[in-house]
Amino acid sequence: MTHSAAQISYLEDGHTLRNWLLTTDHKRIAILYVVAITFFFFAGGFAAFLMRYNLISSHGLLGSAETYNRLFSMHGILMVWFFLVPAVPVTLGNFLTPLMLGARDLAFPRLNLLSWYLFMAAGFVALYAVVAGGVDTGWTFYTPLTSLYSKGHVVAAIVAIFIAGFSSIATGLNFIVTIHKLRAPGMGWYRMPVFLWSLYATSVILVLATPVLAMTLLLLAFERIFGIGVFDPAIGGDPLLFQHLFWFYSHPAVYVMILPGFGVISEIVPAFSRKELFGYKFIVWASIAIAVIGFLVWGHHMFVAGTSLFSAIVFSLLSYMVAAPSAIKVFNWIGTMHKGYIHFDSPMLYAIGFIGLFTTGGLTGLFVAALAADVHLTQTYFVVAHFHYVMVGGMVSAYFAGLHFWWPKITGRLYPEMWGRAAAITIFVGFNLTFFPQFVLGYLGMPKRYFAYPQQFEALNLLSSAGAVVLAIGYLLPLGYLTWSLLYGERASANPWGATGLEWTTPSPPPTENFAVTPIVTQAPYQYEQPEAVIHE
Ligand code: HEM
Ligand SMILES: [Cu+2]
Repeated sequence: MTHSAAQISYLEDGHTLRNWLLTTDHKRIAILYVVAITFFFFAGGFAAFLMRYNLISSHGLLGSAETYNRLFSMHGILMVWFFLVPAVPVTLGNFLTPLMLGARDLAFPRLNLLSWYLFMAAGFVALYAVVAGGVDTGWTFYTPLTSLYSKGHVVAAIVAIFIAGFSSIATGLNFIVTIHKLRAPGMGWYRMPVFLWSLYATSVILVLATPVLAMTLLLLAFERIFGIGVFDPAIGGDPLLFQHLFWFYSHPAVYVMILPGFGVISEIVPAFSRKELFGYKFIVWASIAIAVIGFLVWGHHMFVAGTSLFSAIVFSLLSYMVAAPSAIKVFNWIGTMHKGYIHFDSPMLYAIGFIGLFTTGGLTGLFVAALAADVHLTQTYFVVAHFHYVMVGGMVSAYFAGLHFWWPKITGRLYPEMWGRAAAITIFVGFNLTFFPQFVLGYLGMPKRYFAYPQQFEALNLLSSAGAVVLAIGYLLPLGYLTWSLLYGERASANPWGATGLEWTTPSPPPTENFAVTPIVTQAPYQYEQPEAVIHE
């Protein structure tokens, strides 16, 4: 590697479409992913917006249950598989993993590009399913509705998720091998940033759980196309088998959605509290514990599905155990902030929002994990509010936190800080207005997935829809000012936040090679009292 080559930023290194679409640079692939998932986020958000419009009136303003079913299915499928599952790993994870490790690229750069192409292929098939008329089964694809009776484009949706699964598996494998093999000299496991630990735990889940989903969807497609009895009791199948297999993937998958968020928050809280991360090893092992215990709790989605009382009690108990490591993390973030010198910049505002919203989501997870309470709450808006607090209040906030924190590194530009804070606050307020009423609605008995409802629920639904307008404005703001900053933003220095971590020791935006000289790590991460966390030799 010559010294002059190391000076060209990855953004300047070739401008043609071919340069971008055939790149194997992890940083460019991250940008390709950002473009793709931003599109799916707003496409899925558009469906949600129409749903909230429908629910303003108890009669259902769209006038058709069929349309409403297709909207919530589109919303769930796009948001879960095309935004939440990939969001942080493929964008920030792709961009930062080699930089945080002091490496040149991921272990398998071409596999990384292949997983982007698989993701795009999957996305196009999913969009085909939507445009061709949509799917009416919900993102959970319960049988026998999905395998036999649905009139939607189920097979196309299944094929889309099947292909996206291979993209997930390839990405997970790539991160696991990279973290094992490409750590810079001196970076022992306990010197790794927590972000990479959480990505590691996420990757293990991706690699172990996704094949189960792929196989389940394949069986579903066989039943639907060839009428082979697997899940439909009328032809010798077992519908509970589908629910077991689906949730055996999907509960661990909710941790795929939240663990990378934990990682982002663990980087930001010390940086903006100017303090070392409190309880590093506890946070690290909590991630691993979540990845392991997360595989043992899927039965809490089936408390009323006709499973035995004994198994339901066991799954209830295990679900309580999975909450403990998450609580440990919340405790440690607050411990980090305690007596810190806190800066309320945009990334920190999102991070603080995350801690409050995730905790609300996690605690209500315990409500629904309590067997007796869940009999009343299951299939109601209470569950909808629970998982939106963790997925949207939690994960989407974490994605925005990370995007703002590393934006100067990724683009070499600063975004307007006042706009950043205004958006963070708007999103927090809009989010709570939209989803808190849904806890109350669910508790009062309003079931989910209905396009019309009793009139007594109208006021709270109206409040929720009004909140959704605020939330939508909040999400559109960053689209505007971040794009603006690309053109007019002030140039960023290598380390505008004064943060520790190898990624901040290389220029913003980094050169194609990442580091002119391979860094040597001599300290544990987050040494905020001692800024010289790394030396170059
Ligand atoms: C803190 C520990 C958690 C516990 C104990 C927990 C518990 C539960 C339980 C018992 C259910 C089933 C409720 C029902 O259907 O009646 C549920 C549903 C769900 N939870 Fe959680 N949860 C936790 C964290 C999370 C996280 C972190 C996420 C996502 C990032 C999440 C996402 C979901 C989703 C997607 C559903 C299914 C919704 C549906 O049926 O459509 N949960 N949770
Ligand atoms: Cu679950």
